Amino acid sequence: MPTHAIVRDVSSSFHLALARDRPTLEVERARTQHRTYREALESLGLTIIRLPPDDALPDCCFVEDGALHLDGETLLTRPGALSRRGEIAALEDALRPFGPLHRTEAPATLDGGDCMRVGRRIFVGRSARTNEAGIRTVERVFAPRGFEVVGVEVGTALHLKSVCSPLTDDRILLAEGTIPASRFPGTRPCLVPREEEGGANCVVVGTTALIQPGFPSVVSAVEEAGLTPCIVDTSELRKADSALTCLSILI
Ligand code: CIR
Repeated sequence: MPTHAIVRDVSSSFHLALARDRPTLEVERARTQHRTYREALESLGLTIIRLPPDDALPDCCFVEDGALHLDGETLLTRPGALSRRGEIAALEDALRPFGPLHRTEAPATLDGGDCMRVGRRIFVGRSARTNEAGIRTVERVFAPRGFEVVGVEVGTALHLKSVCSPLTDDRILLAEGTIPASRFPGTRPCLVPREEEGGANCVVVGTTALIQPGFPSVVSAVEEAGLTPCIVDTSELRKADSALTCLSILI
């Protein structure tokens, strides 16, 4: 069970965040929802490491993409989006006390949202943001530490975890009709209907799963996995293509 969560406040330039549908993004609404998310993690007993926002980095609240932290080792990423590369420095400082740091070097690109740990496997999405060299970087760092790294074709989703997320050491939540369940060997996928794709990403802390409101099949899947759902609305952040996991790095 994690003990800490790194989060980073929503910047005042959030309305300029990358968003595929080019929606209008409301900074204050995003900030309120981000605070609720942070408080939910805190209420689950996590110590929050709260980083200040940087107005030059509209996407800086989406900390998951900047680092992959597993079992006391951190791989700093090299985000696929150029505008996000400046996010890494603050994460590097925040993660330094928590163990060795590794780097992702050019030409590799890697976003944390493409990395899904399930037990001793790490599934890494081949996406618009993460390339083959990025997947190999995860393998180089984590295979010697006992992880099997499995590349997964993401298709049209932004990130691997836009359509799936881990529930337990072997169960995953997965939106039907996105990535075939067969691409996740060694896991037991809990499928939710395609129309609930937006809810297929949850954050599990102990026996609680933070989930988005409005996804009844996700509630059932989480309960079947023995977890207690806790609803957290991050709809404004989701308009900028964010999943729930994206807003924290659990340590
Ligand atoms: C982006 O397009 O990079 C951000 N607007 C959203 C990142 C979401 N990342 C995630 O869910 N892991």
